[in-house]
Amino acid sequence: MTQRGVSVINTKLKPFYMKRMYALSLLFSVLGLTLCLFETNAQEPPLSDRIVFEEIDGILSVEAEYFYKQTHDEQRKWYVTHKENLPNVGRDEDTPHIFESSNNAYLEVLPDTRITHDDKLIPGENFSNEPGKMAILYYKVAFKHPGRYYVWVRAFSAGGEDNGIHVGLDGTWPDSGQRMQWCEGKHKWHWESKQRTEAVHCGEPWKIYLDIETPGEHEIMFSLREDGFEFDKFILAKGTTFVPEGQGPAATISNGKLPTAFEKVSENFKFN
Ligand SMILES: [Ca+2]
Ligand SMILES: [Ca+2]
Ligand SMILES: [Ca+2]
Repeated sequence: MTQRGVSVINTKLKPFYMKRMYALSLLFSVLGLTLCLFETNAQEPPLSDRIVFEEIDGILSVEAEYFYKQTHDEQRKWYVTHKENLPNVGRDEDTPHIFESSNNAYLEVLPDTRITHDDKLIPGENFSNEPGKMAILYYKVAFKHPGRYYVWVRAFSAGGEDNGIHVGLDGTWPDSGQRMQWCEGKHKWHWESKQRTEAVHCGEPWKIYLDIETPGEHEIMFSLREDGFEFDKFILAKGTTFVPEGQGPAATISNGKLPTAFEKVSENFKFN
């Protein structure tokens, strides 16, 4: 009897609660979607891990902004800059550099609290001489031709404390991927493939490479060395004959579909 009574009350109350539950869930969905869109606009990877970049004739070309995952981003994080998005996440004193970036977009690891030698160097915060510790980007790639691939990165360096990065392969950080360094080509997008050494702080050529042992899918990673690093694109090139020029070859994929390119900007473009 009691059970039947409860049951009757519940049945009568059901539409009342259901309407409110429905309204609440709708509200949370809209709020969630808004936050999600905001977040996506700010920093989320644009690609799913189903998109795999492909090596063709010994060249693998990838836009930095097309990473599929980012980890270890508590202290510093990679943010994309393009015509519709200027990150605003703390100190970053130089101007944006969309003009002449490949695909009209690039990444920067922010905030940038060590801009000159006078700013305090804080390992684990604005610097990591060890690879794989901070702000790691991940890219799915596929090779047809195993072998030694030299890593080229197109970067924009405005000072002496924004010009280093590490590169790794399949969860490992080999010696030959540590301390990529830029000294030449300041204040413009510039390809380089040099390793900072004790002997040569500006870096030695042909020391940054990854050995691809097997054909098929692999994962390339990049991690922070210096905050404020601006990262446009990377190329893995088999052998030492290839030297990239301009914006480098277009990215090629083995499966999936790349998003539409970001909108081009003029040299005088400024965010409002
Ligand atoms: Ca900057
Ligand atoms: Ca810096
Ligand atoms: Ca780019």
